[in-house]
Amino acid sequence: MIDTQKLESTAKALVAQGKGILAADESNGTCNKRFESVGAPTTEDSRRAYRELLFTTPESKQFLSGVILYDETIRQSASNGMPFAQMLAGAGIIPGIKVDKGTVALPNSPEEKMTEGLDGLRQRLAEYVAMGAGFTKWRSVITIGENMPTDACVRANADTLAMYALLAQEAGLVPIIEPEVILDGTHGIARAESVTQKTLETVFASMASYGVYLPGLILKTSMVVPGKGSGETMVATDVAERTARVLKSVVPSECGGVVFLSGGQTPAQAAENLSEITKRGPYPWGVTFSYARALQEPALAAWAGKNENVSAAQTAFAKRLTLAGAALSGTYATSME
Ligand code: 5MM
Repeated sequence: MIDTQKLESTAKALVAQGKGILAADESNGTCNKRFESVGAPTTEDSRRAYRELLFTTPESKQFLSGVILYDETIRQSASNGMPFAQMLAGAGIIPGIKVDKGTVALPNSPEEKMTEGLDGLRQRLAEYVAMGAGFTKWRSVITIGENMPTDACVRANADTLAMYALLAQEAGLVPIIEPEVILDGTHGIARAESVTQKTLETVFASMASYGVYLPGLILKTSMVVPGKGSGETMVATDVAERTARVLKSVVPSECGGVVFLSGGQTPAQAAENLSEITKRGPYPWGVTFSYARALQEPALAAWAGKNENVSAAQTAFAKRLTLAGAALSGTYATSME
């Protein structure tokens, strides 16, 4: 028997009005690449210090309902010795954990991806519960291109997401399922909309057939945006119109919440698009952000791995949190940048 009440109340807290989720779950490879781009050292302690500056920014308490951590990070502590998971919980922020183990080529269609990590997941989940995690995240990748996505890619990823979600719920952890339709590609926004629609239909069909408890589940989705190489301009009202239309038609009303990834949008685009999406509500589920790059990029650049820049980095992070918060009430304007 799963603890439906606990799952539902965690999901509700994660999408509480005016708050959102910080994705700080970059694997070491991704994190190091981003650190290299600003000249920061790629050591374990440097990753720890960077995460600490984000978590201790005073506005985090105001605007964050949850933080998604990486395996290394959930085992780390702040400089005062307090484990990050405990420190976040103390600030009223639910610690979460990314539990997928990344992507590999899909057999028979190697340009597409499947996500690994189901082996041993039950045991890993039990360990994360003991460390204080309240929710989990699993990312799948859907690529748009010639003859892509294939039905096999969408179905295989949807089924894997459902099996992961069941295991997380069994452990008492809210699963965030993240079928990311990738921004890269020459496709226009109309194709992005049809692929997102089909992907989410397949994903929720798998959730239903595996018996995932929807009020204790959160969807982390891409917004419907034109491919990076399409030559189309991203227009926030169009992005919001299409994103709201897809979500309202596909996501069951009982779902525990919908959160957005930023997927390579600039911080300002991610705030403006979210604000326009908010204006197209009401939605039957809570809607909020779960950004990594769109919240972190200016802070990371300001920090650049130097202790003396912590305060400037926190100021930059606080600004992104505040603007993302404004987007949640539909009051963001580009003039606030
Ligand atoms: C798509 O990436 C997720 C959201 O981040 P953005 O808002 O920047 O798009 C993010 O949570 C991602 O899953 C983690 O950073 C982990 O990434 P890797 O590639 O290191 O597993």
